[in-house]
Amino acid sequence: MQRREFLSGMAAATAVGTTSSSAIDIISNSLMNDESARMTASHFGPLRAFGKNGRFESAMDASELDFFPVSLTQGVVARTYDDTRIAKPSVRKGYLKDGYKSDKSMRGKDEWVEVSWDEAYKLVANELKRVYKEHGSSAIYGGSYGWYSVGSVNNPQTLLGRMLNILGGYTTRTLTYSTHAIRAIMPYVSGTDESGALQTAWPVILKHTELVVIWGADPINTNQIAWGVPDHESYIYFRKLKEQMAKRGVKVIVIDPVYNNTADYLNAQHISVNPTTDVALMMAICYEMMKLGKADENFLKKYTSGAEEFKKYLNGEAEDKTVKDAKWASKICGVSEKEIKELAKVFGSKRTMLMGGWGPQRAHHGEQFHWMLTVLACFIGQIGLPGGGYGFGYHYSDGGCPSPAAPVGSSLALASGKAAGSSAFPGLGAMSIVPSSEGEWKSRDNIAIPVSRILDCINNPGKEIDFNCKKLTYPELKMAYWAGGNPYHHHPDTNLMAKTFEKLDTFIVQDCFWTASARMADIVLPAATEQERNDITKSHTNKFIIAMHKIAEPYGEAKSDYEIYSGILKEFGDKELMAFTEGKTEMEWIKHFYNTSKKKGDESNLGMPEFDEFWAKGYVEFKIPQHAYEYVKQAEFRKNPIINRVGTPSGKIEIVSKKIAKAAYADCPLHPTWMEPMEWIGNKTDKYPLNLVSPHPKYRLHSQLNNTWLRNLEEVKGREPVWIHPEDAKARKLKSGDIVKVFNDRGTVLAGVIVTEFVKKGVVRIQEGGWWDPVLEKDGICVHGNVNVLVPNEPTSSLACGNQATALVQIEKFEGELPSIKVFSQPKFSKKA
Ligand SMILES: Nc1nc2c(c(=O)[nH]1)N[C@H]1C(S)=C(S)[C@@H](COP(=O)(O)OP(=O)(O)OC[C@H]3O[C@@H](n4cnc5c(=O)[nH]c(N)nc54)[C@H](O)[C@@H]3O)O[C@H]1N2
Ligand SMILES: Nc1nc2c(c(=O)[nH]1)N[C@H]1C(S)=C(S)[C@@H](COP(=O)(O)OP(=O)(O)OC[C@H]3O[C@@H](n4cnc5c(=O)[nH]c(N)nc54)[C@H](O)[C@@H]3O)O[C@H]1N2
Ligand SMILES: [Mo]
Repeated sequence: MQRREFLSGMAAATAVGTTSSSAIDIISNSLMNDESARMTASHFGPLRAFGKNGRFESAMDASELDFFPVSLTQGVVARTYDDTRIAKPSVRKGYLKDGYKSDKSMRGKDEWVEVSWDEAYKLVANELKRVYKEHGSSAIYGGSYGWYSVGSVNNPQTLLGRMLNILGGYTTRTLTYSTHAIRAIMPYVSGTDESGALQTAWPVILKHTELVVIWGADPINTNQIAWGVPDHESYIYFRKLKEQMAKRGVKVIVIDPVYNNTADYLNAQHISVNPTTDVALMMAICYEMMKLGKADENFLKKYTSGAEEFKKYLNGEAEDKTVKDAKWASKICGVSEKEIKELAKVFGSKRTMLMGGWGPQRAHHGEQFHWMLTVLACFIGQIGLPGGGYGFGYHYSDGGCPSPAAPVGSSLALASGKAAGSSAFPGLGAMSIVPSSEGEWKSRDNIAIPVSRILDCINNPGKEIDFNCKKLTYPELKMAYWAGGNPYHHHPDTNLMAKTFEKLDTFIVQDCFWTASARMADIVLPAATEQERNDITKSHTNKFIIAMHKIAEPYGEAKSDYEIYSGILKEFGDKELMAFTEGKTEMEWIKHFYNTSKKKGDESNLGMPEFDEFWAKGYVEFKIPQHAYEYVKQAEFRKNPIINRVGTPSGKIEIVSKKIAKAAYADCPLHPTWMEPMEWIGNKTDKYPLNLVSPHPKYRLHSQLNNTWLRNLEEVKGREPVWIHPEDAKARKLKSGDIVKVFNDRGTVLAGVIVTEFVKKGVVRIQEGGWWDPVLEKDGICVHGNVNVLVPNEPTSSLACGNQATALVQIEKFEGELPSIKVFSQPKFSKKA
């Protein structure tokens, strides 16, 4: 049945790709079958790949495992031999000469010296020894955030944590750049981490929902990739939703400052809202619903706590004496009074599902967005009913698609009971932090800092900060080891990062490519790509366990992450090495993970084949149980909120949180509150009048694949595109194709103009992930368009301490000769010093 479903899906998928200009391109070579193709996988989908003479030649979609292959998979081949590959371990010239005492301002400017692996291992091991001895374990930052690749063995970050735990511990991180604010706030509100919660299943939505509100989400773009391997079934459901719009008159409203890929694909009604003002809009909808007598008083009474106090706030009876009506909100959010009143009428008059994305929580006071959206769902009162309520994961990793619970084995453990360093793991097993070998590392007591506070931490050692209703003291960091992430793309305020990192004695980067971060490092270790090693993984939805066959030999002298850490540990001794590998090769770990999984599978009679059979076939498929098609989020809670209480102190959805009230944060009060963000349209100046947003890119995964031909699909004269409204363009005498300077007090980037009504007037859009290409010798301008140069480092609030992704900027035409792009070629090398 699944296969037939899949085949009809493919046909429709192809049709979608050809009829909608901005829908996902499909490069589906699924007919081109070949006996010698071997299974591998990526964040973009499973692949069948061909290698020849040790080289990765080509790849086609693994169509039995992928309902809607996307073009990004082609980037996996393209990146492998790109000019940006790192061939050999490399050390910055000044660092090779002076070690940790070198002139750090030369990072990014110095030439590079290639060294042997032996030299590199010794250099890294000796520096680790020095820092442990002189400053202690908390001086080593191993939090190393980033998306790397898929595979249970070669998770560069778990392995980094494992190595550092064996050696003495390290400073790690908590939460993610994806979900910092939502993950911090929602446990107080609904008692669970809503970013990872199970969504009401798509078949239920297709049957029952009459109004779908897609709020700050762009699922047609962001479901292209998954944290585990995507099977892209969500695209089949979005196509069916489109059919239901025609057949059943289902209405879809997209609320976003951008007419995004999803609005375009569904031809949805678009409410164009000012960035970071949604909370005001939601409050006005609640207020107007109350006035119409449409707020669900029964639901509020039975299932929530704090509604009466919150209503006072809406009615203007609180301290701010402001009535949160449509008129009030309209001035803030740029949506007309009439439209707001219309939304208040239609919300809840039909079966309404609020699908929230995560873009809006990457903003000052970002916590308020999902808190208030949940409160709005309470006013509508359909939580726990089929097709009603809210869900904050339909845009991510095929959220809402019915899936089985796969029998998972354990992944390589962090050798510490208290590391909690990584988030859920894109591999076969869930992260296990219990070591299987004995040793003193079991008791490591690592400090975890909020992931996006890394610069504050380096700048303020010993400072006590507020975080998630607790206090935390920053350690003094002397060294950072980054593997599988690109902080010089992902962190706000890139110029501040460059300056701040100068305080670190040593910065090590382990990556496959000469990314901006690698270029700013002292020691660079070349990692093999996921197609250059064997591994094992699973689809994000648990439908498949997937064999990852080595397709090609590692490029140059690159090694798998597992080999690299083993090499470093060998410098410390056999005991350390043994604790890390437990005497197993990578292939033995792969078998171990599979067999642990099979053991669980056998207990449930799943009929999983022996390892060799699995490895030859390339995958195991799991049946989806019927109940997964019928899942309704919070149905049990609705049935009986006394027995099935949610995990908050009151057991109800908390509109007022006493826990948060107790923390007494000025920037995150006791109930959802409209607070002006630090930079928004409401406080724009003549100097910086445009509100920048930086959503996720269509033709790459963050900065990954930007070093392939895929960038040609969007770039303007080799620069990142900036979308600007026709009226804002006219005022600046700009036309599509012009190169502009986009700037504020934090820095300047060059970008290529696209004039389009797809952005609201006053709003401009640059996607995140463009490689940073600064002219460091001169003015520091990024000539390629890394948007994070412009975004502030300030935290969302004292509660989540999360990252932002919006800013105020100005745009001017760039005059003069266009600087060349250097970041997509090799850096400068020197003969050995
Ligand atoms: N302005 C703005 N900034 C943002 C966001 C935004 O919306 N706006 N979004 C944020 C979000 S949600 C996220 S998740 C972050 C993402 O930030 P990152 O996860 O840091 O971004 P990636 O480009 O995926 O970086 C992963 C790196 O791992 C490397 N890599 C791949 N495979 C391997 C491997 O097998 N071994 C090793 N050692 N390395 C490997 C890749 O080459 C790449 O350099 O960005 C955040 N930053
Ligand atoms: N193609 C592709 N897919 C991806 C990724 C990728 O890099 N490329 N990254 C993956 C990762 S790591 C993550 S965390 C997810 C991210 O998933 P999200 O965080 O949901 O994605 P974004 O693109 O940042 O934002 C979604 C939408 O929010 C809108 N938005 C921004 N600010 C506001 C606002 O203030 N109000 C409203 N109403 N809307 C706003 C944006 O215009 C965009 O259309 O995507 C994943 N999927
Ligand atoms: Mo993310």
